[in-house]
This record gives sequence, C-alpha cells and structure tokens, in this order.
Amino acid sequence: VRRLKVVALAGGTGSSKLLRGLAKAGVQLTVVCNVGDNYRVHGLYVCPDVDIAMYTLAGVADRSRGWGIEGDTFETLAQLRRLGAETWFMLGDRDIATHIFRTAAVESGATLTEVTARLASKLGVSAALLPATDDPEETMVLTPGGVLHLQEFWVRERGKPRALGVEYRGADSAEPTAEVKEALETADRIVFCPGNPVTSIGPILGIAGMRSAMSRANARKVALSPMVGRGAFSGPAAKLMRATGTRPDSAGVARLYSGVVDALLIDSRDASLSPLVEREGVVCVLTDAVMDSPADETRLAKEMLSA
Ligand code: FO1
Repeated sequence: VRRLKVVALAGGTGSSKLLRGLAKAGVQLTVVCNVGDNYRVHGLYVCPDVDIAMYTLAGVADRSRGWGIEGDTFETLAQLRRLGAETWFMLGDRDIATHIFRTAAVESGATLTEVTARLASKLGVSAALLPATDDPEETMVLTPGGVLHLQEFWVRERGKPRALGVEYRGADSAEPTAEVKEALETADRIVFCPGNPVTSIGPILGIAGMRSAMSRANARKVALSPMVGRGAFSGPAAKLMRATGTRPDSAGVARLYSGVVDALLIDSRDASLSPLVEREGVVCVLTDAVMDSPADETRLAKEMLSA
C-alpha cells in the first residue's frame, strides 16, 4: 500500500514535538521549515528551525532547552568569550559543526535545500527536510529602539523590548523552492505544526507565491494551535501576535490561517472560542493540545491526520 504523503509546515520548539509524533505515524513525511529566523553569527550560517527539525528527527535534539544537540558542550563558545567575542547566541560544539558544514557548502555554491538534504541524510533523518525558500528572508521585529532581527529581539534582548510590529524582510521577492511546490502539490495532507503563527509559520506563508502554492494543493490542510488561553506553550507568540494586531489566542491563530487551512485543532479549555474560529471559515476541532509526553505527540499526530 502507498503511504500517506504528509507535508508538515514547521517552526521551532513547539513544532518539533508534533514532528516526533508524525515521524512515528508510518507516513511519508516532508517537513517544510521556516527560514525567517536564520542568523549569521561568527561568520556562520545558523538555521535554527531547520536544525531543530533535523536534530529532532535524528533523535539527538536537546528537549529541555528546545534547541541544539543533547549533551553538547560549549568549549568553543567559552574560548570565543575569552577572545572578547559576543556570545549571547549560544552555539554548542557539535552544533557548530553543522554550521561550519552548511556555511562552507553554501559559500561554494550549494543551495540551502541541497546542504540541508546532505546534513539530514548524514544524521540519519528519513523524512525529507526542505527549507521553505532558498532566497533570503529575515523576520524583523520593530521596537521603539529600532528594528531587530528576531534572534536579537528574542535571545539577545530576551524578548523584553516593546514590539510594535513584525516584518518578513525579503519575503516579497522570495519564492518557495521547486521541491516545496512539488511536495505541496502531491501531498495527501498538509499539517501546520503548533509553531508561533507570527515567527514560525507566518514567515513561511509570507513568502510570495506560498499561499497560491497552498491553494493549488488539493490536500486537506489542518493546523494545531500553539495557544492555550492567552498564552503559548513556549516562546514569544502572544506578545508578537499583539504586535501584529491579532488577538493572542486560538481565535487569533484562526484569523491568521483563514483562507489557508480547512481545520484548526484547539485546546478544549478554549471551547468558548470555537464560534470565533468557525467565523473565520475554519472548522474548529477540540482536543487536548498539550504535548507533555511521547504518547501525547503520537496521539495529536494521529488526530491531525484524521481531522
Ligand atoms: N535560543 C535561546 O533562547 N538562546 C540561545 O542562546 C539560542 C541559541 C541557539 C543556537 C542554535 C540554534 O539553532 C538555536 C538557538 N536558539 C537559542 C533557539 C532560537 O533562538 C529560537 O528558539 C528559534 O529561532 C525559534 O524558532
């Protein structure tokens, strides 16, 4: 029998839990990763959302931190600090190998798509891992003190500055890759992982031509909300949703995905938001949206595939 072709749109930490569940679901999995939070540091090209998906599917992700490789050491970073370099963005020693490999490949002409496939294969990932675009795109946060890259806002400034807006710089002239378009067109189901709708999934949907590629896809499109009440399970979702004028709850998520997804799974505790979700033209499905264990991850993956 032919395996179900599933395309998952993924951002960072929140997304990776569902990816783990999907990887165990016996489907042919393609992961389309956000690239808006890619960041250059010490001359290295770091792609956090590609890497969290890759390390998660390779079974080496650090689950407690939500980024990097489990058991990694930070000797290189300590030495960089001795040399007086800025070290607020913490790179582990083994993680740095990924960035050296990627930077060298891209500088000798490989696309991000090509080098990601090489890295994933070497790490034993069987799912297809695709950056959403090979073109430059950067998620920028507008603050009273100026425009900050998402990593500067979230990691260096610890998400503290007031956020006035979010911009996907480069998105207008970026294009989904041929691999992404093909995956979407041939998918049986498209799953939106519970990533931050503004900084994880938003930059994917913001790429010129991505929404139309989505609408050309016949597959049913199902999203899992990352919000319970007025907060997210992790990360700066609520603050940045407010900054973009969206209510920071699952009704706001439905508004952002309106016209793109067919159904949104939200936590049962937010059952009262169901009419607001459906007003956006999105079928609302109530579930236990918390993923605290591998059993939760598997259960939610199954629910996403049958919703
Ligand atoms: N997040 C942090 O909060 N602090 C860090 O020092 C940090 C380093 C880091 C290094 C590599 C990497 O792939 C991710 C890293 N992250 C770190 C996570 C990252 O900033 C965000 O969580 C993602 O961009 C959100 O999707």
